[in-house]
Amino acid sequence: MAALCSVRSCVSTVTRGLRRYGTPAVAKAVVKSDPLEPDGPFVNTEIPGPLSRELIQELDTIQNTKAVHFFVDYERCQGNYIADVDGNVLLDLYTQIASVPIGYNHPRLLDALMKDENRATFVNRPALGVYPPRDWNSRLKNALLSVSPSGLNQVQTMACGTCSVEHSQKAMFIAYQRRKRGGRPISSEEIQSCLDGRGPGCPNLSVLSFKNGLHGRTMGALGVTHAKWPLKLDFPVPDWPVASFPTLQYPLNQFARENRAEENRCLEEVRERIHAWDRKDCPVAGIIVEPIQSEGGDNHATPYFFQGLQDIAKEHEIPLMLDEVQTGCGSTGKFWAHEHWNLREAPDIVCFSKKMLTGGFYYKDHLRPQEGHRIFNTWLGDPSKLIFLEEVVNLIKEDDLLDRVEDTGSHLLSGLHDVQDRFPGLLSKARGVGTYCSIDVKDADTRDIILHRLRRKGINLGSCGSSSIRFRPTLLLCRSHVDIFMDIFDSVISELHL
Ligand code: PSZ
Repeated sequence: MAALCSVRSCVSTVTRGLRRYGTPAVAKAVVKSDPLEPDGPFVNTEIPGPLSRELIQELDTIQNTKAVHFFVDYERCQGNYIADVDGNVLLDLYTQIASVPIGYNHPRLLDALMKDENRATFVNRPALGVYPPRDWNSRLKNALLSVSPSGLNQVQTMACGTCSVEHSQKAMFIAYQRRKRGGRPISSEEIQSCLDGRGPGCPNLSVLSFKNGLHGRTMGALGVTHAKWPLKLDFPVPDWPVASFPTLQYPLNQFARENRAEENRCLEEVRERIHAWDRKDCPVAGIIVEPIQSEGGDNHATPYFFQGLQDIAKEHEIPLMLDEVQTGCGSTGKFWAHEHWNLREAPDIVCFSKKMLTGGFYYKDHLRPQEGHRIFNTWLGDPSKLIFLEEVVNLIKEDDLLDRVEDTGSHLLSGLHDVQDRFPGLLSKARGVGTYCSIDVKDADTRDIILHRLRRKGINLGSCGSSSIRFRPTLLLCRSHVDIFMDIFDSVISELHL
């Protein structure tokens, strides 16, 4: 996209005072994605600062606070900037673990909240599977079906990413057993035995997943999760097949031959595992995979791998389920990351949450349960989230935000390559699609020092894998934000190398 300044939600030309956070003042034109956004980060205390530390101490008397970074003043957050309770303002490139689509306190969302006609939706939380509100069908159509992956026209809302994955797995198992029954009605033996947790009502079935994948924390989702030990330690998990996810060399196109061989190896492993679990009498009822393995280290695979995976799923007549909880809703420059792959047909299930603001999954007709109460719980999501999602989807379309993501992302990636080239012993594997970028640091300790120093200079970023830094900004990030980041990143890396 050539003229970013013409984007409706951008206003232009203010000067940022870099001096405020200790680097030389540079006068550059800043394109802001939100007129109310600050001109740049501002940090005046340690982070967490004194008030944050006090609040953490108090919270710690009630619950474990080991994961808390700092307390936030959400009223003062704006656009791409997060404000803490000590008056510090950070450029947020991590955005609530990748879950803020159009920035903090976006005027469109605040307006939606204030509208009289939305009031009943905000104050009454329905049991959607039993008492859906009058406007539910149109909300599903306007917010969710208007962006459904092509070829998928069924959708189920859920509360979060994990329960979207968990219920998708159930939809796969239900469909598998229905096919096995071949039209025969459910037997009374099946009904009785399932209540006792025995076969034939509770069959031996499995889901194939990938090493370093992460899909959530409930027991079924944990069965397919293989990243971050605190998620799994001490919990019994099913004996389900796990295949290697490709470990590719970057930049991908420079290692096309090596990467192809690695992807073929992994596809072969998938075939082998499916046969092995067949022989164990625990057949694979579906395959789950992230388009980019996120928590596991921002591991990419090429379209060839995913096309191959779809072929294998089809050969075995099992569904391919894509977990787009983190990759979905635009941050790769396409609304769904799998749109980059040119698949022969739609994936069977696509799970979402995070930037979509509601959890849920799209699925093909054959995965639709035929009895009531099969994919069900009390709330099944929250209609007020669809009010916000509709605003998000409209803004993405009106302001061509996917084009902006692509443009901002290429600027970010070229900046990362540039720093990496200057500090090859320290940084490697700059990679990304859209703004879904990351870079590896030589070891975990150094990575954590860099993240800490960045925060101290006004940049909030996240980690993933063993030693990666990952970028998960809003869809409103502009080149000027990237410039602010690059200046600070450069100074942190240079200081480290003194
Ligand atoms: O520690 C955790 O539980 C974390 S930190 C980041 C996540 C979870 N990501 C959530 C996630 C995801 O990235 C993918 C690809 N699939 C499913 C999930 C689970 O979503 P939530 O957290 O909404 O349940």
